[in-house]
Amino acid sequence: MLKDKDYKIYEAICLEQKRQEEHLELIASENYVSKEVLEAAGSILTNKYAEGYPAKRYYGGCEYVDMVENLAKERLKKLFNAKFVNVQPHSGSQANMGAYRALLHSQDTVMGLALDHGGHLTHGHILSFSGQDYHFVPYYLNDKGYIDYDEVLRIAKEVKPKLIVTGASAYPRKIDFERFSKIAKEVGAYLMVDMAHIAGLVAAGLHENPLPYADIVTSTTHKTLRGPRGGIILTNNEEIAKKIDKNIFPGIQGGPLMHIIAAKAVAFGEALKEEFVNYQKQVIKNAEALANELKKLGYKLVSGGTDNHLILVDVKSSVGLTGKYAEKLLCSLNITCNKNTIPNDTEKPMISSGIRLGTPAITTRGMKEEEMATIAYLIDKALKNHDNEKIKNQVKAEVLLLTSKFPLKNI
Ligand code: DSN
Repeated sequence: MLKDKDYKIYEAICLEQKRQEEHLELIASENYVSKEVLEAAGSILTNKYAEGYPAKRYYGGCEYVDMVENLAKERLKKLFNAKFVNVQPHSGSQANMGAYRALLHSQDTVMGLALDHGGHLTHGHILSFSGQDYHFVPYYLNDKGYIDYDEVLRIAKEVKPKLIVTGASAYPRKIDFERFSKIAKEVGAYLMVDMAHIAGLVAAGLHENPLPYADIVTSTTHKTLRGPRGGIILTNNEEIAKKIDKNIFPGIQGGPLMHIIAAKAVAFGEALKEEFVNYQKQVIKNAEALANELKKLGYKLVSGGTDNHLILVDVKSSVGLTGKYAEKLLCSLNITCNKNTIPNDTEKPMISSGIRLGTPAITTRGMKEEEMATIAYLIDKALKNHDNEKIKNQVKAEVLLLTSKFPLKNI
């Protein structure tokens, strides 16, 4: 047993388990997987090398992992109505790298949503391979906090990108994929959608599916989709699919993580069930309820609210605190969230003026609108009394009471 053979790691896992149990998990990109996903992820499939693809492996003994990968692929195709999929990317960044390499040459021009307006590092930030290997031109949100489609078209006409990337890490509104596709067609560019944050909502039919519009769709599997940590790539174009496969293996990865692919297959199977649709509906209802309660308490939200699973709160103009301070304060009271830049932020990214709140994990625990009102009240009480130890202790006690009513063993 791990406890007997490596106590230090065992202890760290136990502490993390306690943290997950006792904290209100509001990080919009996190979730709790089912016991079955966890069982597959922790299975003996981790022992197997399977470089290549089903029936075309570089190793013997792959007949059972082939069954696993084929099941993962079939379920994923069904879930998003996709013709071709790759389930091997180890992460969302690897999926995006594989996708870019399938479509682009070094220093080709690409457009992506700026990181400080809700985009992702791999959508062209200079510290990421994406901003170093390709010439990314950013686009931004308008003053209301929505993607400025007219501006996207204007920039696209000017810079003539080979690829336009859409999708976001901190955008609380629906994305109009049809509009993006029209813009891409008008300037002769490919369109790629990174649906990592909203994949679960798309799978449940609660956000438009990008597949009919995009040349490539990438995603992670561990956010709203509630699977293990990992990436996926989907396309309806056979030629592009071949390039994607070659670019994932042998292009940028070696042996696939077969235990994780099995866990992805289990998660896709779960996402095909009716309960998953109900879960995603509740994720959205909870985000809306949390947003409304915060607004009632006087908080300014980027775009004024949410259509999806996340909310971006401008804590600086609402209560005069930085995102960094608010994150640390809330975390010390067992409310976990992350600091986040807001459009036209005057603070540096490591300080920032906002916090990002998401409802996927607390919804998995079974929380509903009533608990969202309590959570908004607790956040407000903590932020407005950040220098009052007695009130902060009360908030922490209330958080512990709330989390104890929704134990993780019930997931
Ligand atoms: N996808 C990011 C997030 O939203 O937290 C991390 O890469």
